[in-house]
Amino acid sequence: MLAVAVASTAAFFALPASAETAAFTVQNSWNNGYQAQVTVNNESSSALNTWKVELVMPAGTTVGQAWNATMSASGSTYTFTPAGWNATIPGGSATSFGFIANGSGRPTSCLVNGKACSGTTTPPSPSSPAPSSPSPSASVSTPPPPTGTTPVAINGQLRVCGTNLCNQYGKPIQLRGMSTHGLQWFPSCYTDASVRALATDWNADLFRISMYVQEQGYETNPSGFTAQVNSLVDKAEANGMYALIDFHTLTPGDPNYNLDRAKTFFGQVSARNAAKKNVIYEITNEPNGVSWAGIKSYAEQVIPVIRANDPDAVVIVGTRGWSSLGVSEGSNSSEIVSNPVNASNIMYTFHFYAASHKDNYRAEVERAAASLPLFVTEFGTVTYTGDGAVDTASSTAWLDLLDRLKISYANWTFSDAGEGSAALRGGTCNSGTFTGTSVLTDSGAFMRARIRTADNFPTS
Ligand code: IDC
Repeated sequence: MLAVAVASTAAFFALPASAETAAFTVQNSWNNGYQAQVTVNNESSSALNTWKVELVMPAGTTVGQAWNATMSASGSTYTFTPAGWNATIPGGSATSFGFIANGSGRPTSCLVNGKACSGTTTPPSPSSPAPSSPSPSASVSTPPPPTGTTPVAINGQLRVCGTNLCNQYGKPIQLRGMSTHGLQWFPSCYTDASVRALATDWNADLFRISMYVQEQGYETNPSGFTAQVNSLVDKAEANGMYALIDFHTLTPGDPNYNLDRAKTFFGQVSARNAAKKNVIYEITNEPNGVSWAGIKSYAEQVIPVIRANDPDAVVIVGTRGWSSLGVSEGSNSSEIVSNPVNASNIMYTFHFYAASHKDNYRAEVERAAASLPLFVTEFGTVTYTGDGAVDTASSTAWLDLLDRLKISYANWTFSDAGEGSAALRGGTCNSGTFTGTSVLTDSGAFMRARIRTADNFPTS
């Protein structure tokens, strides 16, 4: 067996000499635990049809959860096989999976397809024969066809693939939907009837739950707001929509001000909702007046809290300058590309208000989308104040761009607030009727028409 002494953050079972090698890295660590990533490399020029990685952990350390792989344990040996979509590795390519370790010990041995992860020719142990040739029965097992027609029934558990959001079939999709206003101000807007109307009358895929932290929000009643968020996650699930849990930081703009609250909140909602397929976590709304390094540090402390409970969920990280990819503070997406958050299965936030943010912002989104997975978790058809008239030309240009790039979006707001960005006319929420066009403002009519059009959710 190959004994491997692993240093603090990056240790490689390196030196490729055979077709497949595997590299182990620690992505995050905390008191008595860490998050690891293993990359399986196909060093040959022909496709590898399947892979198997076996890690032996030292006494005192166990593997809790894995993602992007199927895990089985036998004593201290943990065996990882493909998750279903990632069995085949094209020549010269790689795939990776992650896991959470409980305990601080690093693997003492690593085999890939029965051979040393370093690519040397250590003979396979009897219990782990190397496949002599790729076995067709072990190749991609496609999830069964969808049994329902809702967005969640069709797409299942989402994951980030390349720069896209992908469904359970590994196909890029776009989710289109609406954001709540502040839950503290508009509770009567978020009821069984309103969430059902969003799903069935608007045909929305996505429901963003905006839980302000300040401004009479979470900080004033953590358990009450946590319960309200969970109840809205359930309403979205009951209607087959994805729920985006938005930790709506705004003022102060440095998310680190709320770091302890974020850890508490996300620890609770991720534990409670771990088994659900419809939950996406947005860990900070609009950082402002804070460096990218500060945001990245926050993300790298909050993400492991979520991963420890709900390891396969997509997490979305806010960006500098009110989630403008830095543009509104004189920067741009390059600061993220050159210094990304050290975590997998994450996306980055972009926000715009169509009457305020135009061609230069659109150009930056198009540029950034080539290298970063982006999610428009909030945008308005009006000015950045949240008020004013719908800018139809700019809103159309934006949504056409997002459709073309398959960037998911949520519009601010599904509420009857007295401001131009609200989709519902004053008094709608108390009336209890949310369907049809008579309840809509100009912005609501524009957005409902865009969101109602047929989705494109490929299943093969
Ligand atoms: C606005 C609301 C407004 C509220 C204000 C302060 O529309 O009613 O008084 O927040 O809480 C954002 C923020 C979002 C803002 C929105 C419009 O994420 O909270 O909502 N906006 O100003 N970023 C850019 C614009």
